[in-house]
Amino acid sequence: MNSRERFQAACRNGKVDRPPVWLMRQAGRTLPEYRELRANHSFWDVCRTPELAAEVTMQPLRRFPIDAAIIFSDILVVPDAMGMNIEFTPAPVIDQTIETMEDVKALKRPDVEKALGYVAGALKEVRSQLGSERALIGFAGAPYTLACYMVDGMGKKGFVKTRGMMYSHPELMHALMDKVTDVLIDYLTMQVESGIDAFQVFDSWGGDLPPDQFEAFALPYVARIMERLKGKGAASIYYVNGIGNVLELASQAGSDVLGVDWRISMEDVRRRLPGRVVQGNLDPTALYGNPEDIGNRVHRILDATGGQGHILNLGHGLNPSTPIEGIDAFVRSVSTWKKSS
Ligand code: 1CP
Repeated sequence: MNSRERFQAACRNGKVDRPPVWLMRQAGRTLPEYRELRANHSFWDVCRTPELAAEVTMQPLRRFPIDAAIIFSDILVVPDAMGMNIEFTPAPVIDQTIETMEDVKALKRPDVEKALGYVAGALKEVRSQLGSERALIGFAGAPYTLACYMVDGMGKKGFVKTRGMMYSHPELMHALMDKVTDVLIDYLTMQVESGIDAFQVFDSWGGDLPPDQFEAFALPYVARIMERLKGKGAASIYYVNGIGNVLELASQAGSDVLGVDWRISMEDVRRRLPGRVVQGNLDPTALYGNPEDIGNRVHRILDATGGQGHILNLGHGLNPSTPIEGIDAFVRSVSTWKKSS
């Protein structure tokens, strides 16, 4: 079984020789070769030049025996393509945020092949470099998480404007989410046609919502995306940061795989959603510990799922200062795990 077969089988709860492994934010600031490349190219240049994006995507695969590549890009390329001007400093900055219905109406529904064709170009380049050995993952931000940036601007603690708008102007929030969702469906369809094996929808701030607001504003739009992408040839992963609060609701979005953050134990996830295919969920800061401790923690997570219907990953993205040895210990511990019968 090669990496791609293993990854594809796990997404569909099939039999695997061992669970597949990859890491959120595996391409990027943790790697010295990434920082070296970024010294000569801006973040936008890397994203918009398929050869550079493909190079950065491949960097972690040369270092670690991971089963999948995730395309180097950002969730904010979508609001950019809709006409909002996004700068990376390196944290994202958005000057003109969404405040009125006129602002929502002014957002473009871009032709994704034109506005985001550089992502398709990068995916095709990576696919040709990977061949059929390893899996390729595309991604997009979830509508709610994108709305957080579009309404609040640069990553604000708590995203108070966005959350406030849901209570003060629910129709405005729904109009925004509706428009973003249409673009995301076009965008992910283009990614599927460019050769991905799976796409991940990142709801990085979805876990901040109380369950009723999650159900009313976040869930229906993600469910629409999953429904429209079903059967097109790629598996779907729905990652919610802070999912413990809304685990059963998030599961209803209909993704093939549910991405779980580190705040909840895998034992608890299995109890609450038996048989559900899951991805996760080691605390990213556990990688600052010693290799033996990392291995034990990974094995405990694998014991909880029995290695079945499980893609091993962190509970959120790698921190830039993570020691390389910690990443290495994490990846290798999936091969030293023995299923207890
Ligand atoms: O050059 C740089 O170092 C700029 C920093 C950077 C990087 C490396 C940004 C700005 N984005 C990225 C790449 C990126 N972003 C990837 C590909 C790398 C990989 O995973 O291997 C991915 C999947 C993302 C997705 C992303 N961007 C998310 C969702 C994932 C998550 O961590 O929850 C979010 C919330 C963003 C917004 C964003 N873009 C960049 C930063 C620093 C942020 C976070 C801002 C904030 O905290 O609000």
